[in-house]
Amino acid sequence: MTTTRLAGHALVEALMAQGIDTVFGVPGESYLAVLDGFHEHRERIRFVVCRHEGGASFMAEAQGKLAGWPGVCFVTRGPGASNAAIGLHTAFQDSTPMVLFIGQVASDQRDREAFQELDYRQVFGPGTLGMAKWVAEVQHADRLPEYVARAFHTALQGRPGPVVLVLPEDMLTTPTAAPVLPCVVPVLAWPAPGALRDLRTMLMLAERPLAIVGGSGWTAKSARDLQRFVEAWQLPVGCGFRFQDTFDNRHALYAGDVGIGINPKLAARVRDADLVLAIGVRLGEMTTGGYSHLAVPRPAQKLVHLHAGAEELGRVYAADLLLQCSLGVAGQALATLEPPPGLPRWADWTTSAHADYEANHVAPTVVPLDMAQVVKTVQRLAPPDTVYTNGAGNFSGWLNRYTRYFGLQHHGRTQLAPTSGAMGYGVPAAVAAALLYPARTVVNIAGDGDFQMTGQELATARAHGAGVGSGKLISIVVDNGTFGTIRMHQEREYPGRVSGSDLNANPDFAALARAYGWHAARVAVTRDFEPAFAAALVADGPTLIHLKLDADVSTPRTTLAALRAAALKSRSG
Ligand SMILES: Cc1ncc(C[n+]2csc(CCOP(=O)(O)OP(=O)(O)O)c2C)c(N)n1
Repeated sequence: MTTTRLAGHALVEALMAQGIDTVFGVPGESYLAVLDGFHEHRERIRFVVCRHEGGASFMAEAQGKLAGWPGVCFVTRGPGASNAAIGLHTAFQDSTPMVLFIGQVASDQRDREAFQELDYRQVFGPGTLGMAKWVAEVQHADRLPEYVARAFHTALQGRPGPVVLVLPEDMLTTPTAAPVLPCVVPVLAWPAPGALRDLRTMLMLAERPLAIVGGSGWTAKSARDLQRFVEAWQLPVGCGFRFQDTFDNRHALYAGDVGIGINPKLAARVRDADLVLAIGVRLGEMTTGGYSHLAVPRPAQKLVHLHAGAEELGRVYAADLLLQCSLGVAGQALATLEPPPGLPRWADWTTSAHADYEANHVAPTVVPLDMAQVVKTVQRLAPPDTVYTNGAGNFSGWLNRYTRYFGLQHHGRTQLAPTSGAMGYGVPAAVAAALLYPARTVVNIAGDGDFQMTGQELATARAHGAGVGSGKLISIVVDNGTFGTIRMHQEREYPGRVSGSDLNANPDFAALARAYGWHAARVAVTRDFEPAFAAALVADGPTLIHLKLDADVSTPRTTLAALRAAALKSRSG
């Protein structure tokens, strides 16, 4: 027998039944009964109060990415929900399981455009090109447990993603005796045996196969099994855009990341392959080089696409073989394919793919501040299970190129980065990771533009004790005084005509961090970075390192001056 309590309390109990012990949010008067439920159960579940709903929704998204289990966010009506949209969109594009709860006006006031009212089904979808897999407004307190269980199933099954549950205020204050439902067990899809046999036949006929792996829903076991599969077949492996931690970057089969700033040799290899196995990744714009490495709709290469979501299969490409399979069992399914005896005929192709990756890891020296050395120093000094986070901007190019992510079978996910390209993701993601794994070190690399979108979450970190235990929390801000990515595009398309891309009144980031109670250091030359980072690794609290970088240093491959000169030359020629 469940005793009668407010539906707001029942909701908190339902979340605890789903294994949730941390939620992120910004309060609102629309869901006071839920906040009271968090107070009631404060020994078992914590409400991490954030400074902005964008930060809160990014934190919940990061929680979903790290745990492979829905991250949970609470926000208030119209203004709160609007601010939270960025985390929802990121969860959708990144296929991250997440549940966003939004307070709503009381049911007897609906459709009057009451204070802060929004119609969330209209705003957030659902739709396959949208913001959420499912949006529902709970009208009956007794059905709350049913909605919560469905939200968790929906977020986790098929292609994982975000779900929105809308909570009218009066519904939350209604008493209910409805018992909560047990923790969901998501259903895993397996490929048909015939499809696996066809895949084996295609591999047996291939001359230059290449696997591109990534996507959401891998488990440690499945990633280990994936490694067994590619080892048995000696397949070169690329990781999809911002899924670089799916396969061990130190492995002799690793060929590099197939995303923005791809090694040109790897791009050529994707084009030269005669069989591409896309395992778990969406065949989106970033992983296909703007739909160019693989021609649309019928690629020159034979294409096999394995994905958890039926709607992703055949979405863009007319592939030769489609397999619907949850990534939690994909490794196991693939590892059943019996390899041919002896080394396959593509052994040289595989060896040279890894050699290309290694050559791309060698960095030219840059003065006075060498970002490649910064990133390499971070990885040399930081513990092996360190979680790396970033938002969007050219600064992330150095992190992507020079960090060797370990396969997620070792320490779970270690790359928290938005495939949606959302600026502002890195700081909140780092705070969330530090709160969820207090014994692990978390390193965020942010651009100056990127940092200033969510930098106020430094306060959230302090308020909730992030980075004060054995695990350190370190944010490295790459301050080049410009929205450098946009400046890069401008120099290519409209050389010398800088417009709307300056960031010329930046704060002193180190002073700002100190004001938030963080340690801070400022670095302008390469040799000062290592001592600053080493100090951060033993500091008794979080540290921000402010890097001053010349704006001309555009990417790991080029400078603004070179881009401008090339663009002007091509115009005059
Ligand atoms: C929320 C959001 N707004 C705008 C953009 C477009 N955008 C992509 S990168 C970028 C500039 C990033 O600047 P910064 O963080 O300083 O990094 P940099 O490129 O200079 O290394 C902008 C404005 C975006 N991706 N996300």
